[in-house]
Amino acid sequence: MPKKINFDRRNFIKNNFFYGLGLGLGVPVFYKHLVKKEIPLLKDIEGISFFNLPGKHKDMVLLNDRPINAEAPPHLLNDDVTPANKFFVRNNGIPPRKEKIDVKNWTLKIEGESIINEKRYTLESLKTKFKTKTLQLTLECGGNGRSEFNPPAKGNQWSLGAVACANWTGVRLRDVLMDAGIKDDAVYIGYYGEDTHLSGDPNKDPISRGVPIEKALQEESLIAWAMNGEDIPLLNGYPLRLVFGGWPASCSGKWLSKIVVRNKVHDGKKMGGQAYRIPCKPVAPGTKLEDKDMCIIESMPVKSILTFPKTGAIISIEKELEIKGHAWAGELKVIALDYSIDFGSSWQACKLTEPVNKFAWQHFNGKIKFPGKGYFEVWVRAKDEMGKMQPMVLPGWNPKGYLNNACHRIALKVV
Ligand SMILES: Nc1nc2c(c(=O)[nH]1)N[C@H]1C(S)=C(S)[C@@H](COP(=O)(O)O)O[C@H]1N2
Ligand SMILES: [Mo]
Repeated sequence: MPKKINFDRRNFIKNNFFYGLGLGLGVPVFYKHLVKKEIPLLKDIEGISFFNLPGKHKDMVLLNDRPINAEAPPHLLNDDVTPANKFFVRNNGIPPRKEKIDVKNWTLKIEGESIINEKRYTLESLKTKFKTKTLQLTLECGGNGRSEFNPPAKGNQWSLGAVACANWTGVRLRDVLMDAGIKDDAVYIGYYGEDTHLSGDPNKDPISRGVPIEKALQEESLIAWAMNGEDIPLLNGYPLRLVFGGWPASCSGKWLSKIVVRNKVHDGKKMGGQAYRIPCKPVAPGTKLEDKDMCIIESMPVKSILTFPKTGAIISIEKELEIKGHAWAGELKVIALDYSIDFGSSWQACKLTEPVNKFAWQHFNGKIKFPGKGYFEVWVRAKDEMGKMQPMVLPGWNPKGYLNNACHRIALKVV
């Protein structure tokens, strides 16, 4: 049995791994054990399919192929700075095709009722006109952890890996907005990207969210063209995107072509209704809520992820086990990270690094000597600078399944 398979569609056809191609549905899939999810081939008419997730690691877990949504299993996030191929993908629509992106003529429009002078910038003029800035910024999808909700929440069933922290290079959003001039009545910004609605209707936006003007004007809010020193991967917003560290990643518009400065809360797609909103007051699980009782999610809650060892590892009793991972707390700093090997009865401190800059995740490591052989769980729990800790079980049920920051735990066998 071959170990490595090139999931390139042309190869598939060439090697006859699929037959009945073109009929679309119900074709037998060879090497099925290597395929995480069987998908009808006709779904890949946009040129991207599971077998050809451009630039992504083969162990990324695909949750949905139309739109494409993929997360990293926790052990894949072990790097201090997340490599581009392990950075999760959350799409609401269909990304622009790479060959249709004309980088030279890519323009960003700055408009909206609270802008003094409407402006247009090419990518090149952004790069030359404004000061370039590189920051490590954590992006986490508001729905990360959704799969644990009960009653369940509709949407991508993210487990733990819709979070990542990369080096982002670009210009400050504030410098660009200041260049255009902001009126005194500005309260919010909104973004528009070049992805298309799933229906194919060019008049419909897949998503158009934003942030309050105060967040937009922060030093760390970027319009970025590079991730880890290279072009942003297509699926993560090539050639230009917003990056608002610490806030739900839905605020960070990809394939960015327009920013509007608004004199009211931006009313783009997925700003209203119940999308990216939680009950303003806590509710019992399963409660039906009216839109007026839902509030927009802002800074993300304190959370951590254990990235080494991989859950299921077999550990020798002879050696101390070194555990590793990351912790973050939206706009706040994490001040402590503890682990427990007795189901939360007692906790020990890990070493925790300082963030390299505001809104970058922090790293922890600790050494564990197990008291005997057998089954163990390692739990980790972070505390933010306001004294808030991660809950051990699912916090605050909400209808759309946002903000699950329950402790991450892994299972180990000590032999
Ligand atoms: N244009 C555009 N921007 C977007 C989205 C999108 O579908 N289209 N998805 C948003 C959501 S919900 C998230 S969580 C992040 C995901 O960023 P990533 O795919 O780079 O991880 O992008 C945000 N920006
Ligand atoms: Mo998201």
